[in-house]
Amino acid sequence: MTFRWYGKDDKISLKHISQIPGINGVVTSLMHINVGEVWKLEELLELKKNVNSYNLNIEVIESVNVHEDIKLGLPLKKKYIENYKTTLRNLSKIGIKTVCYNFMPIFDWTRTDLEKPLKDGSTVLSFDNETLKNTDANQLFDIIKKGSKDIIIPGWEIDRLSAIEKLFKQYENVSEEDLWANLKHFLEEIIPVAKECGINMAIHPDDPPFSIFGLPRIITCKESLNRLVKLVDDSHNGITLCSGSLGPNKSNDIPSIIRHFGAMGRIHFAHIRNIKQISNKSFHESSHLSSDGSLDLYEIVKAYIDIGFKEHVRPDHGRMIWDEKGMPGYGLYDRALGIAYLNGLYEAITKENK
Ligand SMILES: [Mn+2]
Repeated sequence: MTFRWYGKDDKISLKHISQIPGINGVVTSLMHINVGEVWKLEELLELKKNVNSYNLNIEVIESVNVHEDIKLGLPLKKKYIENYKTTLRNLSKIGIKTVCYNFMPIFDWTRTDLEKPLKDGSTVLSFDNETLKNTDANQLFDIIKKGSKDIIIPGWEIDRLSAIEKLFKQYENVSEEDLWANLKHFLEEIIPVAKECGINMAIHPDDPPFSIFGLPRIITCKESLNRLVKLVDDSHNGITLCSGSLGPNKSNDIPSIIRHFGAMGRIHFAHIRNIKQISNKSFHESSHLSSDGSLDLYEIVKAYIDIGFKEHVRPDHGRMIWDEKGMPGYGLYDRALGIAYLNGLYEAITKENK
């Protein structure tokens, strides 16, 4: 069981994380490194030392982001892929076993409201497709900037997104098939190095799992994940199975997807959370509890237990509760409640199985 931690500038301390029952480690990254640059070994060693001093392990990196030039297939991709390989080699030297990444053009996870109030006064991240239709990318960027209150949200780096118009122009003639071809090239280069380093690459599904602003999004469902694992047919080419990202598409049967890719040994990291589906393509996040959302967390945890899942897992986004102030989706309290709930399900199902 792990917890996502945003490094030294995270308001949530390693001490607090280490006090969550059943916690083993953190999932983290070097936040200050620009996408495409090499992660230096000295910094990684220092990071590991800091995390380990709280009796927490550090075996998963989320994320080593992929430079847009790689996704776009531009000439500079060569340099950025070489840098990515060097980063993987350095990560292996501090014992990293899993690297999460995504291949979403321009935007990482996308929401139209970072502080949607629920009836109980808690707030959650939400995505309303009607709002998105009436919002242009610049306005969306403003919403995120305002909602993040000067906190850098991963995937929403202000510097990178300031060039949003240029980025959109670059994607004008990039089709889904082009993106698949660029992903294939990236994996053909990276997976042999990951194998040599003993690192599992774990792609995160697109969140939400459909196209926005006409940009191609390709990692959205069971079929696309099947295509992904075959692009380079090696066990090091796998998946971060994120229930909350695949969940807004009602035809994604999460427990059956877990069983399918679990049997293939291709799930290398699990994000477990719930979402409440409102209508086709609109949803808001919720507590992890099954009855608070649209996903059956009991069935999801059971599926992981049935496939003999031994990889890292973490709760995903949580609500903001108890007047906590912090990065939307990434407060301490509700994610810690999520861990307690997941651990309860795990204990009950494993004992029942005996
Ligand atoms: Mn996720």
